[in-house]
Amino acid sequence: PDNTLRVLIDMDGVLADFEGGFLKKYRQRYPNEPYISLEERRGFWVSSQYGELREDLCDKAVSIWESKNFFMDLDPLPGSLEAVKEMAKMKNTDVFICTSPIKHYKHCPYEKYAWVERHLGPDFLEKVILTRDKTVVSGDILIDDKPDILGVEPNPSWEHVLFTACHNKHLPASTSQKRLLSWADDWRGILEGK
Ligand code: UMP
Repeated sequence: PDNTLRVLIDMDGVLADFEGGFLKKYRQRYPNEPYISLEERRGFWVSSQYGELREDLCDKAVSIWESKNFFMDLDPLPGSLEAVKEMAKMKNTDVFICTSPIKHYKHCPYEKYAWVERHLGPDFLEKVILTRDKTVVSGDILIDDKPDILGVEPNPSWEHVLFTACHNKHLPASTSQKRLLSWADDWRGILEGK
């Protein structure tokens, strides 16, 4: 029997600070437009909340992550690089980085690989999975800040562990869904429980 645990780790909002990077560049580019502080963020889609604030702000928000160097310049979230490197060294544990690129493909896919190489090293390039549908990827655990991860496979093999982010921290505690509050939380315990 194969006792190797396969852990899929999301990138934006779990390894890389998408929300912080977005707000910083949005405010630089549109200093006179209203913005949503991280405390006020609700819902996974930044573009939707900006569109609700004012219709034209949806496209302005999108323009930020479609720009060159947006994904490359994202800061690692606290403790994320250390945790992933340690996890990858653990016995009977395979780690993959599972991330959805935006459809504006000019910069994002390239920069996601470059970010992984820069922050985790070239060996980690073997571990990158770019997909817009994570349900077709098999694994034991998926650590992801998106509350609803849907796709063509109705019964994904992985258990979704919700990684806490500014946009999901107010959601009611679910009885079925485990949470990882940050990388300072007990991720080892979650892996051991599998
Ligand atoms: N994204 C959008 N619109 C938003 C917020 C995020 O397109 O309002 C993009 C950024 C990431 C992707 O490329 O969605 C999220 O990927 P995952 O974290 O689900 O892998």
